[in-house]
Amino acid sequence: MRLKPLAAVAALVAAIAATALTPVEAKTFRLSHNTNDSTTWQKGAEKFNELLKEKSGGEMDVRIFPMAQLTGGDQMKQAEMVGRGALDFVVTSAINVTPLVPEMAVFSLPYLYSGYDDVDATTSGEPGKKMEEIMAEHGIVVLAWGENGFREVTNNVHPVKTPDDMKGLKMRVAGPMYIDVMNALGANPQQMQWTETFSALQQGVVDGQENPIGAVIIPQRVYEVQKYLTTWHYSYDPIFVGVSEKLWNSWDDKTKEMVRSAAEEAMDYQKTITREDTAKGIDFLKEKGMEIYQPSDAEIDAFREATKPAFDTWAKKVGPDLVGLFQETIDAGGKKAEAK
Ligand code: X2X
Repeated sequence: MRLKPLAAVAALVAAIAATALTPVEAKTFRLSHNTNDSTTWQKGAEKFNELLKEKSGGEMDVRIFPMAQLTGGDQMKQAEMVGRGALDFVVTSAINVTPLVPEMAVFSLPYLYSGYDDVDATTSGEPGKKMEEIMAEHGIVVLAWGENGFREVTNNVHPVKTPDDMKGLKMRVAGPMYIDVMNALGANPQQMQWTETFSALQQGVVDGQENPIGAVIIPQRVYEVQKYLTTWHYSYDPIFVGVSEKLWNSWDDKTKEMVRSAAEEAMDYQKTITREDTAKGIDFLKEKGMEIYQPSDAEIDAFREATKPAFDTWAKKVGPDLVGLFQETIDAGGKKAEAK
């Protein structure tokens, strides 16, 4: 069809105007995480997507791939891929990064933390910054810290009240440090992908596992295949939003600031709902038929004592300076809380 000269000019003007209004082509990035699409990890990732879209005026967003789909279910491989720029964003937890960055195990040292105040003092303080520097050396820019949570133990054999009760239990674990912790307790640990764990519990390949209540046990319905839960709070696991350094360096300061603030708001939200769901979680799990054991402080001390060899081994691997920085920050936070 031939346009009349005037119409042709008008079309040209409209085309130029449209280009001027959209200087950058809208871009969809890939975000990988390793739990299913009902967890607070997913909700945090969705919130990040919403905020990114909103703050960029629709120019940036993410497509979310749960269950480590992009790495064939390999939850440890995600961080490595982001590190070499083969994947844009990741939401994953500290323990999954330890094969690439052993220092990340510091967060999850057995009984390092006594509660959320300790956790927040480290993630929002010097220790968090230090970990961000270490991660950047591996090509991963940590944008914000969120929460997987305090990991609680479940099994199908009997209630766990003392370290002795762990003896001989076949335990699925996520990462190398937890192998050493379980060995210290006399259990039989086996490293397994999270995506394979539900059916392994269902079929009795393993007797138990350990994961946080709000972020994982409830949304992933672990209560359907596990009878006993003990709130031993033995290890804390943060999650984070990370972006490949290559991608990060391709952005100007304004874009960097925008992406970081979207991640920070999203992880604040994710942490809040995770803590809420955890607080309500015990009652919910009882209703679902789980038998819950809440150990006393003295009983917790026995678990702390029994897991100390694993703490010492991993404190060495992580480096005493780093562990010291975390412990000093926790102690200073504790003093501030006492003075209140
Ligand atoms: O695999 C696990 O146990 C999980 C989901 O908590 C982690 O990704 C560490």
